[in-house]
Amino acid sequence: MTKVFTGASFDPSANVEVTRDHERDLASLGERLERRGVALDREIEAVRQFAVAVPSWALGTGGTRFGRFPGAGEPRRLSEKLEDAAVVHRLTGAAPRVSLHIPWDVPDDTAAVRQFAAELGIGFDAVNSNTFQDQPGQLLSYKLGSFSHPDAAVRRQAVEHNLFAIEVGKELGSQAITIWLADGSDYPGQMSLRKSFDRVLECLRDVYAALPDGWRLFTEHKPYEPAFYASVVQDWGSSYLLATALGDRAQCLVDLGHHLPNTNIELVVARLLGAGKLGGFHFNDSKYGDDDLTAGSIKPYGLFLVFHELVQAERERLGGFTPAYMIDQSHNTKDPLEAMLQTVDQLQLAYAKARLVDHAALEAFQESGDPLMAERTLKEAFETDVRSLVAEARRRSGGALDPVIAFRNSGYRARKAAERAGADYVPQQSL
Ligand code: LRH
Ligand code: MN
Repeated sequence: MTKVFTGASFDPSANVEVTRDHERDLASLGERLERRGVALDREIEAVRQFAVAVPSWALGTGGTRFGRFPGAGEPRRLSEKLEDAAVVHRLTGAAPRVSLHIPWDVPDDTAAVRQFAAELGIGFDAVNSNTFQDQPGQLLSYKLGSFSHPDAAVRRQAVEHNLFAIEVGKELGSQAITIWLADGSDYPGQMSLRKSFDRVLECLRDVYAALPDGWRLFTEHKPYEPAFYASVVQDWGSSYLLATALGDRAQCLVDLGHHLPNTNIELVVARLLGAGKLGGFHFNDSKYGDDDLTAGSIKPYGLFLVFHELVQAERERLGGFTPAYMIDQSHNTKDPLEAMLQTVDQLQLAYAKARLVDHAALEAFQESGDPLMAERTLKEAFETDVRSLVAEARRRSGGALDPVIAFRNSGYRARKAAERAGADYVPQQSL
């Protein structure tokens, strides 16, 4: 396996002091959990099984319409994105797959890319299609939509693109396609609200019919942007209607940032879980709109409550529950890799805390009508400091106790800045 990191510089366990403090914190947590009848080792092993996919498009600095401020040493092509994604897995032990975006990441040589990724110790999660931009040389524009476009030729072009994305994914070993449509309108009257939805379903049927064996199709809803009056797949209900009409291999993907302020996202998750239609997630956080901030940075309790729903489904071995956990963020001010390492840590923490809920006590308080004690039972888990548990899970998986500090100590970014000097990172650039 290609060594992502050379020398021992990255491994803080070389730092005796850090290790001693870690072991003391772990021992005291173990003692606390034992008093609750919870086995620390079982929890550590469970967190070691948690895995999330890294988005290829968030390994370089994101931006807004007002500007983008890229840092030195960012990936300029697919191979460098894979190298960086492997760093996240190396340091966390919890990011074994990358989610690619087509055509931004179309490989020149798919077999070579698959081989290179395997050497780096990573694979590929769901591919993402893109009919929200016009590519150089594209015949028909998506300005007025793709699957919902009034012109059947544009709809056909969009279907063809999704079939192409599936082909690329198939050769890379992906098992799913995520379809987010920017389709919508800016003004009342601009678009037929029902005809546009029917056309989207018709096109999705064509894509669904072409799914390779074992593949799933994820529909991703979003309330607005780039459409500022009506998005065709605006909310979980629209996504659910589509996934249900398509069939068993179609499920809904929940991007946490795709909900209007104060939406109860854990309730949306519970509804889709109950219907066996929760396909996966794009984890991130937001204060206002689709801000794509670091998961857990704004609403950590909200993230915990989402994981509380997921852990219950896991415990109940709920039918159709094979969620694809993926990250979807845009790092405008943080180093993209450091932000990704922080994100994986936040997700591991939320998962570990949700597993500590005393589910029997919670159910008893719910069934006996004791709201205060029911809430306290959740808060008890949320307020448990599980940082040493999660750090230990990473250490046992060969990762770092503190990935961000390990990354900074490694000098990786500086090395890449020297190595990758010259041509700036261009999203469309292939391998
Ligand atoms: C749309 C979205 C979608 C991706 C894109 C990069 O806002 O969440 O999942 O295709 O971001
Ligand atoms: Mn998304």
